[in-house]
Amino acid sequence: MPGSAGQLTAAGAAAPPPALTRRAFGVAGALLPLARLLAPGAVGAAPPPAPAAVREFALVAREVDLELRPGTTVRAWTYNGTVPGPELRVTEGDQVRITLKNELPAATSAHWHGIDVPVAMDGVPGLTQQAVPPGGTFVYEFTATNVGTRWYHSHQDAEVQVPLGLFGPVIVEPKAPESVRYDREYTFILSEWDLDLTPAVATGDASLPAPRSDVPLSKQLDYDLFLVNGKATEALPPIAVASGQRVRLRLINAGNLIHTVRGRGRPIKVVATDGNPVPPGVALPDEAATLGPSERVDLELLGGDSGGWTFEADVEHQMASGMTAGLR
Ligand SMILES: [Cu+2]
Repeated sequence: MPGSAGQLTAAGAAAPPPALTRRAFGVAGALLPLARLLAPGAVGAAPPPAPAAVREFALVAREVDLELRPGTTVRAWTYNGTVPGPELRVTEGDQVRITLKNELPAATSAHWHGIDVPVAMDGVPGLTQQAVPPGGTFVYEFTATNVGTRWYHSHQDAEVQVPLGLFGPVIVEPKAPESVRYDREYTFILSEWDLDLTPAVATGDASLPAPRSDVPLSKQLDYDLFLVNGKATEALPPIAVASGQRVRLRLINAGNLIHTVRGRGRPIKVVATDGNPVPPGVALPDEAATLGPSERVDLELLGGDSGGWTFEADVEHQMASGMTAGLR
């Protein structure tokens, strides 16, 4: 059946309409009450567990013009036309079904970083699936586990496809209410941009100029801009936190440099690392939190007790100078 989970759909083949897939999931749930009614001896038996909610998402990998800051527009590879791609917010236990359509001129994939998915759904071309060719689709299906701040990104030529913009957040919310309630919540993905890295480089039709940096895992990219949610730092809209408000910041490092968030002399409180909660007695306030490549940090902020925060690249490299963003 074309478009079923794990099946690669060739270029030109139509993906199943969302209504069809929803109905396919609904059938099993609809049959359950009937089965109970007909089953001998079923009277008085415990009701079956409610079927898991099905959450469907469509991701289209495509090339767009992206304005990093006024006057600087680049060609980016994106999920759904934005960098980062859309935030996929699900609840623990949900059945998640994500259809990836590839409108890029190169093969691609999507990998779910920090979520324990079945091997065939892990999105690693050459290992767990064939890369999705231009014009093709692939349906990823898994149960939402690993509560916390997760993310997704291309795992095909990741050293160029991720820096070109193929990444986004996945937030898995817990089924049970959390002990701490937040008034507001923000997700920030940190990354870098190399103006010499173009889609033509990613397709092999152009080369990067020499000399290049020695940053590992990055195809020796020389970064020009530090991005927060796809915007150069000076273009980042500040958030304002009212006095007494409790705010959660979910930070994800999708770049290749080490980034640090500082409390401008005020303490900040790390409440989760890589999506996993830090035990209360251990979540001591500190003046800085550091994120290596792919790492995540959740911070708790209390409005009114801080003069603001800064994000900055924390590497001893000339290209990191000026990579700072303010938040207040
Ligand atoms: Cu990853």
